[in-house]
Amino acid sequence: MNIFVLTGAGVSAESGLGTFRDKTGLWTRFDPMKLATPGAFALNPDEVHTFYNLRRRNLLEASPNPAHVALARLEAELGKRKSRLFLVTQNIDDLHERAGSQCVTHMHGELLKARCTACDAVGSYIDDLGVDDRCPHCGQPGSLRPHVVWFGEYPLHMATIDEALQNTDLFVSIGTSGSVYPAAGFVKQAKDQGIRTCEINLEPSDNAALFDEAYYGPASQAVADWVE
Ligand code: BJW
Repeated sequence: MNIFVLTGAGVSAESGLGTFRDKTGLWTRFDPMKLATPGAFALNPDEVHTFYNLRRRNLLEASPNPAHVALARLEAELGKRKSRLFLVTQNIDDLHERAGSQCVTHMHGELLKARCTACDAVGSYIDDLGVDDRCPHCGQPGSLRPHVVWFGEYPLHMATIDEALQNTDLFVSIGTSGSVYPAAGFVKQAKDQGIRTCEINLEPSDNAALFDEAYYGPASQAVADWVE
């Protein structure tokens, strides 16, 4: 049995990383159009770097929670049975990896990486980024940006994700509001292909009607119970 799991900010909420659209979410305190678009970065790179530097520091202080650990265990268990867990995350944190997941597809990029806008090289970066930094690969000054996918940009690994969606027996969505495309469309895509769908979330998401089964509660408990 192959399982496709899509995770969102809710899976990392109990690790202390904010979600985006809940009452105290990041996008209720910060304007995404001023921080998470290519145009915002072109206009005000300092402000965008400051925002992501703060998020990078928060991430380095956070730890995986039982939901991340349960998904890593599920990947290992399925592997023993010649089945597969395909884990796609919209999150830019590395908590799935730190919990032990071996194969994680980051469709919205990774906070601990930077990309050079001149030569496209991607490298690990845990320090603060700034407009004066030089690309370690091509030497261009001022060309590094967070390796994340902003509004209006094409998400990463879409061909691999599409293929995995076509070869799965179960689609599971965990801790995502289902409001950002293309990820929000995966459940409909799965359903149209006759794949069983399951939602795990604190409360019903925007797409709740499209799920065959649902478990509502904090991810640390609900994901661990579902994996058991
Ligand atoms: C818990 C819990 C607990 C809480 N336990 N659960 C108009 C203008 C411009 C663009 C568009 C437009 N209309 C449509 C678009 C397209 C746009 C889009 O969808 N916009 C919508 C807002 C309408 N999408 C894009 O631009 C994407 N690109 C694109 O479409 O390219 C063209 C294309 C077309 C077709 C195929 C392929 C490509 C790019 C989107 C990039 C999103 N970027 C961000 C920022 C990343 C960097 C960063 O982190 O700063 O990604 S935005 C933000 O939202 C982040 C997230 O990954 C993403 C999804 O959020 P998520 O994870 O769902 O979080 P929340 O907060 O919304 O929900 C949390 C959930 O957890 C809730 O349900 C809670 O209940 C739950 N929860 N605690 C369990 N303890």
